[in-house]
Amino acid sequence: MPSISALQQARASYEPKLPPVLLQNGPFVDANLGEPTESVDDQGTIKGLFPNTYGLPVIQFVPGNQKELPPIRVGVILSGGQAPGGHNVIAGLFDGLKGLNEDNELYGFLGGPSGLIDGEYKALTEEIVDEYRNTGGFDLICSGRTKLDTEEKFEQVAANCKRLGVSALVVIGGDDSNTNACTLAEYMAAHDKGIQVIGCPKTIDGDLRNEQIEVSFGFDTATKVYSELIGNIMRDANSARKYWHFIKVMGRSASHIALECALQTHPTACIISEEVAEKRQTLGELVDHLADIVRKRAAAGMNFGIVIIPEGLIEFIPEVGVLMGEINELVADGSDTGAEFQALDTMDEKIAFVTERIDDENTRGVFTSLPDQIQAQLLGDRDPHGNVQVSKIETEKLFAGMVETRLAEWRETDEYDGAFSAQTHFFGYEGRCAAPSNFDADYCYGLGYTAAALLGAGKTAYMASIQNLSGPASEWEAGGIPLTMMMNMERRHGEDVPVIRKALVELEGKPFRVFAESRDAWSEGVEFLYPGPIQYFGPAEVCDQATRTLVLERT
Ligand code: FBP
Repeated sequence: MPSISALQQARASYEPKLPPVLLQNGPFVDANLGEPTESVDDQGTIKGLFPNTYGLPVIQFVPGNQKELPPIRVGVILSGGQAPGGHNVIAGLFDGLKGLNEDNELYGFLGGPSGLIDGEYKALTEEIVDEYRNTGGFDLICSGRTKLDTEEKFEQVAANCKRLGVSALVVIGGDDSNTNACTLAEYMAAHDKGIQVIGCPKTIDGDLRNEQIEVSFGFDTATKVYSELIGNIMRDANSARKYWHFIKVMGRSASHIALECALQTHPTACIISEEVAEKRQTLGELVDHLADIVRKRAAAGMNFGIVIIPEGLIEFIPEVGVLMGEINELVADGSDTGAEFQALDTMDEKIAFVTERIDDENTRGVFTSLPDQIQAQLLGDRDPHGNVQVSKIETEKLFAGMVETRLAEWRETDEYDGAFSAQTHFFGYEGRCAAPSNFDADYCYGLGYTAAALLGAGKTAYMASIQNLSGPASEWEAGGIPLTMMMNMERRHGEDVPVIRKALVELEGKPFRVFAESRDAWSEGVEFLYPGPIQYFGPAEVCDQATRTLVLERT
């Protein structure tokens, strides 16, 4: 009996499609160099902070000649939240390295950056890598959220690399992890450690993107999984015609996932956090807006609908954002009040403690107006950056409850006469480790292979890049983007720090505009679209489809 599913077994032999330059030449490519680059903002400061890696040119691969290269040992880490396709980045990297020299070796550092700091690794052999080709998850070497952000940690990494004979590192991560990769690359260069550092763009959130990086991997598969589930719920809603479904979808900060799911499924309503912030919409206004849609549909005999809510919304509602900032300060480790807060035994005591200490009356009013459960979630565990873990705040329940209350008020004044019954859902973890779609399987394998080619070309401080992704893989172009090119200065926890700029939904961008033009019609009728499950075998127009966001942005 095989210990893997029938699909996994069939999928293991899928051969990811590579960009033509890599397909034809293997990892032996020449680097066509562009002009020296500048960082996206704060050029003087970034140049000063990254004197050894600033200004590198963009690289586009062109066919090169096979060369004899000495064998190298490379380390790889998976950093941050899981995203479909991570194993294929490792498989592509492994194959690319073996293409450069059969004796090259790949070590997977375990549990994310902490594995690199502690020197815990697994030597990856052909047999091990083969087991994980085209599979979801990060379980081959696991991931973690430890930050690589201090000289001590960099020194430990350098010492471990020296001890293990590792001369190059590949960091597979999101904006924060690649920011760390950039700083690590600079450190290694500044201290002549002889260690190359290459990044790969990962995150389902889709917010590690810019002019050069068209999308991070994982976004495609995750949004397809969520859209399938949303479509299934829509069909149920349209069959039973008695429920309103409030569905929160992941995305720590940006609303790319919510927007993409909306474009794929045509919900009755979808909130986009960036629009809420731009229009400075209050919680009350958002509730009124949703309740009004419910009321109008009820008047038309439709007591059902689908509302998509982005995970990060809560922080973008101006008055709640201010409240969360204040709470972060009050409960922060190391702050005067933090220790006192943490010593309290019960949640009631914690809520009372915070309520008493919020100075501003309006902000205190916002806190006290929230249901107890949401207050408690706002005071829950912080992430390593000291922020609320928004995936744990049940915004979908908050909105379902507040809309219900508003409708009850309108019923009292004869302004509403429908039936309202809400179901709530949160789609996040369901999509992060799904078997990668063809797009992600191909893109990830190509990114790993590109990282190997960049290492073979002796490069450091680059992010592996594949462009032209809205077209078929036969038109994809591979190369490298200097990490410093994506940096700017941002204020984080009271300090100005260099970071890779996070891409939020652009309200002027085509994906949002298409959504905004369609949403009224979606809210009034039944325009649901049912995307169905990801297809791994079959016609290219079904199996190889890129996301609506990518197609709208790039065509
Ligand atoms: P990354 O940015 O590290 O890829 O993680 C994204 C994400 O899936 C967010 O959408 C979500 O808010 C968060 O991770 C959840 O974190 P955790 O995995 O720690 O629960």
